[in-house]
Amino acid sequence: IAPDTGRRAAEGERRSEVAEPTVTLSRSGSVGVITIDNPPVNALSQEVRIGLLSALEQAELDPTLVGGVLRCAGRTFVAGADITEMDAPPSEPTLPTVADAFERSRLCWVAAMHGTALGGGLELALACCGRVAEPGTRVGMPEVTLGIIPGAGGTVRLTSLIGAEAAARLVTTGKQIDAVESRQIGLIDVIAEDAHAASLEIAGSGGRAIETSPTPRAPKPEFWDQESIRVREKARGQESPIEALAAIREAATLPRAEALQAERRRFLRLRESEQAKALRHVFFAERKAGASLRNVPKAADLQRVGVVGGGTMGSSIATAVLISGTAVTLVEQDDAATARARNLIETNLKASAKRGVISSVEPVLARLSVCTALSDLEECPLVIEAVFEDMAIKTALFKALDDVLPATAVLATNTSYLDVRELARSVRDPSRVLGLHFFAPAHVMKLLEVVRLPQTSDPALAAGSALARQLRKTAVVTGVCEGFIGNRIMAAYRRNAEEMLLRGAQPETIDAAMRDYGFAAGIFETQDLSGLDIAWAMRKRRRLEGKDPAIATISDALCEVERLGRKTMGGWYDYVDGRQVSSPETARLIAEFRDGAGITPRVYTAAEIVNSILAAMSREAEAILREGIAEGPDDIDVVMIVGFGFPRYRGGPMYIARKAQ
Ligand code: T1G
Repeated sequence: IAPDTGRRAAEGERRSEVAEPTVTLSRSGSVGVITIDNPPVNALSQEVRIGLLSALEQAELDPTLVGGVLRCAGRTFVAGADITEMDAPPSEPTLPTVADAFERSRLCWVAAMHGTALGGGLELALACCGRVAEPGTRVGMPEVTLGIIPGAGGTVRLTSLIGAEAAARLVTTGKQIDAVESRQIGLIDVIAEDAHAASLEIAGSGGRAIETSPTPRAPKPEFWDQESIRVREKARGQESPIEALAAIREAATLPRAEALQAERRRFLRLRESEQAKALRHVFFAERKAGASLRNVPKAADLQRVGVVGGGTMGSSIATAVLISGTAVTLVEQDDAATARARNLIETNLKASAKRGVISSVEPVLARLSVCTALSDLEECPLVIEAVFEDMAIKTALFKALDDVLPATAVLATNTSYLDVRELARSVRDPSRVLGLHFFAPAHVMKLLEVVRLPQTSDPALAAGSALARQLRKTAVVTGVCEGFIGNRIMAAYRRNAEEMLLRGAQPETIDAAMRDYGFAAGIFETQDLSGLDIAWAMRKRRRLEGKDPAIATISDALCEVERLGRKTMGGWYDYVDGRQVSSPETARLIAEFRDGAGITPRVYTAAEIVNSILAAMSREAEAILREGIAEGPDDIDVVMIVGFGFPRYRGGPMYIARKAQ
């Protein structure tokens, strides 16, 4: 056994072409050290599992060893099973075999954790007799996000270590917790700046240095029913969180061996489920999204970003940038408007602090400068305009920015619907223009559509890419068209839904069908929430421009009688004491339209509604692909899931359409 050097590969290091073993055994005095080195995230591939068993066997045969440390090279402890292997049947040795071997070992193994210890990685650590973590470590059981549950004894070992209540929280939500919270709930034993060194010490003592934690108390009998209601409500049709709770209940109540077997059965069944396959698709689609953003030469980090316009959207964009640690110069028309913008940003930051996104408001707000002159933006390599959605106003602004900013500055527009090409024509060098389409609220929503014009230069695209990276947004590249990817597909959804109203469906049946399918909300209730007047104004504009046929819709009729949504106590629905109820007036308006069109109403089943809307979405998505607006079908799925509440466990509209072919 070679001496342990404690070497940790550099951040992001990839394996070299020459095959090096992914698992090695070394020694440090009387302690065996198993190191996993399988970049980028030390996933437990078959090769790693074979390596672990063989290293363990070798260590056990060495009579001079009294303990062992399990550690990882690179940027993180094991981030879980290798997801790329999950479309094939499980291969030997399975992870439960490896975890059992660590647990049964004559040596006391201590897991030395850094980075993230997730899923199978945490399960391995749980099979060790002690766990040490560096301060920034995060741990969790994210299996439910992949449509599965822990399958290597995780539910059983976790429940006996931290109790059923804490275990249920972790396993049913997939939430990650930090080292401090892990220590508080007894999931780890020690926090140490150098987990490797601390683990060596503990293992060298044969584990005697670890305090035995008290047996966690059993939950009250009513816990299971209450938790079951909570989990079902949140799951919205996804099965793995419900299965996860069932596994924890078995772990808390069945004999250990039976609970382990039951967990494995549930895991194996879920692994093959349609939901798990769809979620694996989304996992990789999200990581591959926005391909051309990664193909352009990487831009330096942006130190300061300019935002013009401090209304709801501009302030929200500024908030997102500030939270990312980057400075913002925000320009508004006058002092009153800058004061309003600063207030809006402060309110956003306070809400973010409440949600635990930032720890305090002041240092973040200190990165904000507000001013009234565009020339104050000269230090900003990227300026985002978020002024009123009007072509004349935006064009005038771009012309002015073109005059005062250095030629290298990138100009981005946050327009949702205006033609970015026309805007680009207003500057001398259109290659410096791109669109950055944020979703409201920009400091909460993870999606960013990066709008690439035919002329957009690589450096301009790279600036968009740098911003997305710094803001930790899921960014997708889109070409120019009305509504870009997401809003264009949602418009097709809306048209289809209104068409069904004409043919006999009601807003509440359509909304209920889509909610039951897994959407967070139906399209009509969503419109009521945001107000029907903005879309109405846009339709009127498009009709004037001859872009839409001049045919009045049911939506128009609602707006004409001042039914603009929740804000007028009525839209598609009525609102009684804040409660959403069916509206006889809307039903009457729909019936009028239907009669006018000479349509005999028919009954729609929930399945017909869902299928009709999915078909409309995928038809639009295929057109978007044909026109070269999206870079690939997976990007479309990512847009709809991350930005528009399409149920993740369904895989997205393109995934569904392609599967059916
Ligand atoms: N398997 C295979 N590849 C993985 C992977 C995994 N588990 N995790 C990440 N990758 C790839 C990813 O595709 C990307 O590849 C690169 O690593 C960097 O990832 C039995 C069955 C660890 C927090 O769900 O949450 O254990 O694009 O861009 O932002 O009970 O990756 O570079 O080619 O996300 O720094 C449970 C999933 C598995 C963890 C790092 N584990 N990973 O985030 O980098 S199920 C997970 C993550 C399980 C057992 C069950 C994150 C991260 P490429 P990245 P990051």
